[in-house]
Amino acid sequence: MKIALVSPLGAERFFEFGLFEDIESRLHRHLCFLMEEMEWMPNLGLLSIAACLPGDIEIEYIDEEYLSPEERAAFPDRADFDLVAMSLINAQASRGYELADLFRSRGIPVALGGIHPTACPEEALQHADYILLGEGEEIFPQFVNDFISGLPKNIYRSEKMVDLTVLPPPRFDLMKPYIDKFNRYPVQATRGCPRRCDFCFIHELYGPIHRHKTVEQVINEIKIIKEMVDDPFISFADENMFINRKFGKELIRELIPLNIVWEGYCDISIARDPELLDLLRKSGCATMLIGLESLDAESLSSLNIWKGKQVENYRESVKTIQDHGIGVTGLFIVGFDGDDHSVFRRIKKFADETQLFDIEVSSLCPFPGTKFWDRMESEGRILTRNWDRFTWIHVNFRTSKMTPDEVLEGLLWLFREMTDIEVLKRRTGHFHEVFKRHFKKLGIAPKKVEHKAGLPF
Ligand code: B12
Ligand code: SF4
Repeated sequence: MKIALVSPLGAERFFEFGLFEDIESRLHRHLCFLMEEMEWMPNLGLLSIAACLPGDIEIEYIDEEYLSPEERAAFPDRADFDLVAMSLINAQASRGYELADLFRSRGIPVALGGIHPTACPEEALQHADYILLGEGEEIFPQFVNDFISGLPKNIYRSEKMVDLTVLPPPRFDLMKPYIDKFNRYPVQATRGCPRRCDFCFIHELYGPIHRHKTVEQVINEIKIIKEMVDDPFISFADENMFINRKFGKELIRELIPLNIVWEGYCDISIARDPELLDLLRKSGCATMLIGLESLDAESLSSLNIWKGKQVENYRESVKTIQDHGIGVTGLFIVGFDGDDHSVFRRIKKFADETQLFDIEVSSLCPFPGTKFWDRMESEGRILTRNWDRFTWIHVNFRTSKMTPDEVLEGLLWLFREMTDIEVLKRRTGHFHEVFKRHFKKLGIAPKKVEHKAGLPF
């Protein structure tokens, strides 16, 4: 029995908008850094579900994003799999369906799982023999068992939250064929977020209750990665890492002796916990990615009441966190009903004045399955169901005070501003500091990333 676990090419990266061509000449010196900053990593969902299958099942992990154009063209013709199982977020759905149709036309059964099929099961079932909804660790082995015994169902749904403390480590060994192509290695310590933001599907998938693995499990996972990669940059995939402060502190205390550099996602409340901030610095945290979302309290409250109350302290909070040596990557969203043309300059001003380590600005996206999608749908404001457009930069619903093109122009302007040479120097400087502190090296040695088909340099 051989299963192909496939992560299809997503409709992302900025090539469509020529952003890299545009900044290349200005930023030649810093381009390596910029490439290093882009995140190349394996699909942790697939590595995690693979670990739950019995050892006698042969598994091949195929990550389409890292295949050469020739390999990409050839692999749908392969006939050496008994089953193809794919993981799809919205932005991977179109390509995923195309691949599923190709495999099925040649008689190879296809199972689809992940965020997109979970949010759009009827649609996914039109392209698959089986769909697996929700967390995969329990339903995937059940399904494979049924498949082998010849009695598989069409739909499997994860009915209860998976107990993370009993999970085996993800099958990191499966990433070996691609290992040199990644610059980050994902680890997940916790799942679930109680904040319930309107636009977020993650709390629909994992639920509002924060669950966690044991500290030993997480440390073991990092050690496995360290055996495979020198000085790995660990990227925690947790949606909101420090909801449970006690566990969070226990975990990062144990990261200190590992001498790693890492990043993770959390909310702004960490600014009020100096002990946590000290531990973060000591443990090698380079940056925390924090959902600031908007500078406008009303927009924030429309998403989530808790977030609405935080905005008045944003400046002070960013300063406190960065004074502890942790770069804040502020995650912003534009396109709220209250946003007009001034929103882009206000974000830029905030980033400059707070010396924000980095920002990532996305267009507000109505991800299917979220409350925000339902609201936009009921108001007749959804503009497209072309899943290729469900990325950070496309505008998929009728915005209120700006046209979708104006939102796009503003986003592109901000991206260019934030890749200004002085801004990049500041960011590079911070990374050098972190790396020096933890590895006593004189700065980072970015891997040259040459594997990306279609890169303009
Ligand atoms: C790491 C990450 C990335 C990485 C790597 C992605 C990768 N190759 O896996 C990078 C930085 C490249 C990335 C890029 C993007 N990302 Co991203 N990313 C994440 C992040 C932070 C963690 C994902 C993760 O590893 N989770 C941990 C694993 C264990 O969970 P999981 O994948 O959900 O898998 C579980 C279940 O879903 C299920 N499952 C998954 N697949 C399958 C398959 C089968 C067969 C079965 C049975 C079960 C199953 O079982 C797993 C275990 O329970 C999430 C947010 C989050 N906290 O989850 C956003 C997230 C997935 N990304 C998101 C987005 C929007 C993007 C981009 C489109 C952004 C952009 N640039 O425009 C791109 C698109 C990338 C692409 N491939 O097309 C959204 C997706 C929203 C949606 N509804 O689709 C998320 C949820 C963040 C958000 N804003 O809400 N991303
Ligand atoms: S705080 Fe982040 S992970 Fe939690 S619900 Fe809001 S957007 Fe989702």
